Amino acid sequence: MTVNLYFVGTAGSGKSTLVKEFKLWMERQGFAPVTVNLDPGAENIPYSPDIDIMDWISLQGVMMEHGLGPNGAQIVCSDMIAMNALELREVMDTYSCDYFLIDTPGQIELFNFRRSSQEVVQTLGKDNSMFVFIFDPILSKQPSGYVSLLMLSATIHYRFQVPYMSVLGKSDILSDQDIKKIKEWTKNFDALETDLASMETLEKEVGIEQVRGLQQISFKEILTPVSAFDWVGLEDIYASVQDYFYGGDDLESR
Ligand SMILES: Nc1nc2c(ncn2[C@@H]2O[C@H](COP(=O)(O)OP(=O)(O)OP(=O)(O)O)[C@@H](O)[C@H]2O)c(=O)[nH]1
Ligand SMILES: [Mg+2]
Repeated sequence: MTVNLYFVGTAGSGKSTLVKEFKLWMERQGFAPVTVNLDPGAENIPYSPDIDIMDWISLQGVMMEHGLGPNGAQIVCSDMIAMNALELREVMDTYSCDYFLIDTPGQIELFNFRRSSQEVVQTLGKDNSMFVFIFDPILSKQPSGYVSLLMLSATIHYRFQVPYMSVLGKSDILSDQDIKKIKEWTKNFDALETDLASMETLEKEVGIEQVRGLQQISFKEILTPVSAFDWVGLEDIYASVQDYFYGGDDLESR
């Protein structure tokens, strides 16, 4: 079985860099993952994808052909990815590997809310898929930002219904104290509610109600700090995937 590991997160949260570094990390362990870029608007990908949706679709091309601005073209592109998913799958099937590392578009609202992305995940193989949702470190530092990401994470989790893990991205730019505070929020909704209550804006009322809603559906996150730059938490990502699909067994190196 080949695992389709999707890296998902808000714009600039570090998806592409994590794909790049996780691939290098896996190669260092003796594995041979294959990278897939699903972002048709990616201009400066920090690695050279093995399979690239831009070979089929490009944001620039769609903008020119249909006379659209970047946002309208992104919507067209996300539907075009679904239309090309079978062909993409056929190309993926020509590789013999244990992991596909799949880099998703920055416009998470498109990836999250449009039906086409569910179709893509389905066509590429839902049973062997897992999501890594990256919490943006700067947003996560503020209680209201953290709750917004929690809501987004819950939506993605329930919408796609595939195995799922959350990571706190770019942890190298957070202080130990920040990481401790965020980890406490993940374990203890009361602590999060207290910190929200100390805010002086209207956001606090919304945030508190959102936290209570998440509590009601028993939504729980385990947030693993990662840093693509420092190779922190990469082993935890690998361990979670192995745990889910292989009961914790290691892969054979290729
Ligand atoms: N400090 C730090 N910076 C990082 C890390 N990972 C990524 N970055 C930086 O964050 C910025 C965005 O990284 P990307 O990997 O392009 O993020 P992305 O989520 O793929 O961005 P979009 O595809 O545009 O949504 C870049 O300047 C990266 O160098 C990390 O682990 N630590
Ligand atoms: Mg990217």
